[in-house]
Amino acid sequence: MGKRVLITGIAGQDGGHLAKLLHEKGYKVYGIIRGQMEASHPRYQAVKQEMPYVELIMADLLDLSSLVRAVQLAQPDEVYNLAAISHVGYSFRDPILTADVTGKGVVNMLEAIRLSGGEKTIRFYQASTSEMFGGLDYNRPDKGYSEDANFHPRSPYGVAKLYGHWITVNYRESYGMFACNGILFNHEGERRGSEFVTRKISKAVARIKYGKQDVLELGNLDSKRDWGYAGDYVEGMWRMLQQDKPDDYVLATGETHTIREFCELAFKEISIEIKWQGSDAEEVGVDASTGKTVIKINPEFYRPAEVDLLLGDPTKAEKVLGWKRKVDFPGLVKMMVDHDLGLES
Ligand code: NAP
Ligand code: G4F
Repeated sequence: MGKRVLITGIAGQDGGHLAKLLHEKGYKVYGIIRGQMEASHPRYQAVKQEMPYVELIMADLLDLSSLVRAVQLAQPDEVYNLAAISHVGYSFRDPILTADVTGKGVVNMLEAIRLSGGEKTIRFYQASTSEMFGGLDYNRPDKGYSEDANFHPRSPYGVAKLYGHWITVNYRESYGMFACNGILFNHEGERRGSEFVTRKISKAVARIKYGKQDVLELGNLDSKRDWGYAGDYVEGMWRMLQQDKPDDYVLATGETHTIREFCELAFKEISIEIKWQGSDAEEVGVDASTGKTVIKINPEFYRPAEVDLLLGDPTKAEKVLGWKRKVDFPGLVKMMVDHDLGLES
């Protein structure tokens, strides 16, 4: 008999990658989708069409009873809690919902496992994040953040995730649950939501190429992120739950790049060299050969507090899990732009 898995956030970026990976490994995959959807609902249909092998279960992280039912129905060996309000900028606009879903939702999922009698048998993965480090107290500029670095979250999202992180540790220590936190640095790809900066850029580049858009509006160009490919990171999640002992692991590339660099590489894919002119909110990116402005700043996308620098140290995951990212930064940018050129052509 193959293993059974329950994935929350199945419709999100990582949910799709993880479902595919585990299906290929022979798992019976159950996925939680939220809302009061009939099977005929277009969104339900879209997920089902992309992942016909997934049994979809209607449930919500805010509703403990629905999660208990989901666990009872799926009878999983492993639960991956990927669902969250995951957009950092949005979390400033809706901090209370973010606390409820991204923070309290984790304890709801853990309690659903306990109430279903699965605390000794079900392995649990929590989607923790580099946002918890926050970029302050950064004392290892040479190597990046590892598992024992200080946390200093800078957004309602980061604060909510920190609760989810520690309640996962607490259930491991209190009840002996096999519960792991994957502290993942940014990971992107063709399934990334277009509200996140990398996909926003790759989509805009493709639309500009085909004359469907003139200008890309962005916020802070100078923050740095450690960007990897989501397909590589779900492999790391799975490896965490296959160990003899539960533990927490950083997954990262060990490289960091600015939003500005991402833009430059992405536009290069359509043979546009970006020249930057002006400063602060007046800065623009122009097409060096035509002088046309293709990037401008819209301060609406600035955040009340910013994480200026994220750089991860994946040494522990590489040593213990044998995990290593495969896709590098230029490869990631190219993959995303090529994908969007295909969609927009
Ligand atoms: P994502 O694309 O935003 O997916 C999150 C999913 O959560 C969505 O499908 C969403 O459903 C679902 N969701 C939201 N509220 C819910 C609720 N109340 N009940 C049930 N489901 C709900 O995020 P992702 O990029 O795949 O990331 C997966 C997880 O890893 C998230 O927890 C994220 O915070 C964390 N993480 C991500 C990264 C990254 O770089 N991608 C890095 C570190 C950590 P709808 O589709 O209905 O909106
Ligand atoms: O793409 P972002 O929205 O990702 P962010 O804030 O780093 O969060 C992502 O990674 C986290 C891991 O560290 C996850 F936990 C989280 O769930 C999410 O997946 O923004 C990246 C950077 C920020 O500094 C932001 O200020 O890009 C900057 N940025 C500049 N212009 C923009 C924009 N971000 C967005 N979303 N949209 C812009 O127009």
